[in-house]
Amino acid sequence: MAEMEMVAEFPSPAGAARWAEVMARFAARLGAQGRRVVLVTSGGTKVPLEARPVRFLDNFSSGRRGATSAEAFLAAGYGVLFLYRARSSFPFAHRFPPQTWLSALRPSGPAHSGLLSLEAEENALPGFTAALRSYQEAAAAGTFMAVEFTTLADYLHLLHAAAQALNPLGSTAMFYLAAAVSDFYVPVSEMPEHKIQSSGGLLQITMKMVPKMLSPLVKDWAPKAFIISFKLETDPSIVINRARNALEIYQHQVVVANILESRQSCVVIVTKDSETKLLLSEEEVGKGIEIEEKIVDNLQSRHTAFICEQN
Ligand code: PAZ
Repeated sequence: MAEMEMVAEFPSPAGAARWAEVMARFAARLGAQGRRVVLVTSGGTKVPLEARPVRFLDNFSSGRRGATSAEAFLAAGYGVLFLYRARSSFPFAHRFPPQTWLSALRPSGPAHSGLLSLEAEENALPGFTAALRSYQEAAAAGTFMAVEFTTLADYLHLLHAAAQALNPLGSTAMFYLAAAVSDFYVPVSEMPEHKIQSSGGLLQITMKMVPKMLSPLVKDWAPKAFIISFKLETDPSIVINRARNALEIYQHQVVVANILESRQSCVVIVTKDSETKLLLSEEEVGKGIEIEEKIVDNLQSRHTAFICEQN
């Protein structure tokens, strides 16, 4: 079955058509300004096991890679369409979970004319003011847009809509597919309607393979774009071969290979004819540098070269 027909098999999320329009307008506006636009996908997908779902198959992804990369792309001048798993890391906010600001911020007096006054010790929330400023600058410039998904079905439909939105930008569009998307799902037609009963004994579930959306993305949805997929493994001895295999099959430009435990300090940028290891030293960690800054810096240069080649 063709991949697009497979997407149509998954239930479309509420508001999908409206999101498609909003994303198309976002991309067209930034494209008209001559800005490059990147779609950053982030976080894991949730796969329901029942039609009225109580239980789900989920994965480890925190969304930190996507959120931190979105910040770096904004700093590099890209427009960022951030397609992220609801309640996973969010750009500029993820370093400040509620337990940090709940104890650091306190009301600093009665509200005047509807304005709330809060104060904090300067060193209680390091980086907070800079993060607020950066977010608000991006919001004011209209260079950042966030779209949420939860389930695998939401993700597949929104990815397709985002690809249609970015396709008119040609080679100036980048796809940075850092989300950890489930490889398996239970088709709606094969799900039990009600909660699976534990009184039924051992649970055996047969799941189908999720169609690989990289294939229609590269071939049909955005064939001129600069496309980066990610490959995560737990076995270091296979990760580069798996990345090479993906490049061979899908014929896109880059795979970022990483290992579960070391993903925040080491990645390998794999292309058809190169392998570049990016490492974060202890000293850089101490300075607050994050691996995503290096990844984005590297990919931005490759994107520039790609645009020049296409023209
Ligand atoms: O979301 P996170 O920061 O916890 O982890 C990032 C990551 C490992 C999900 C990402 O770098 C990645 O490899 N994504 C693709 C995973 C895969 O499907 O192979």
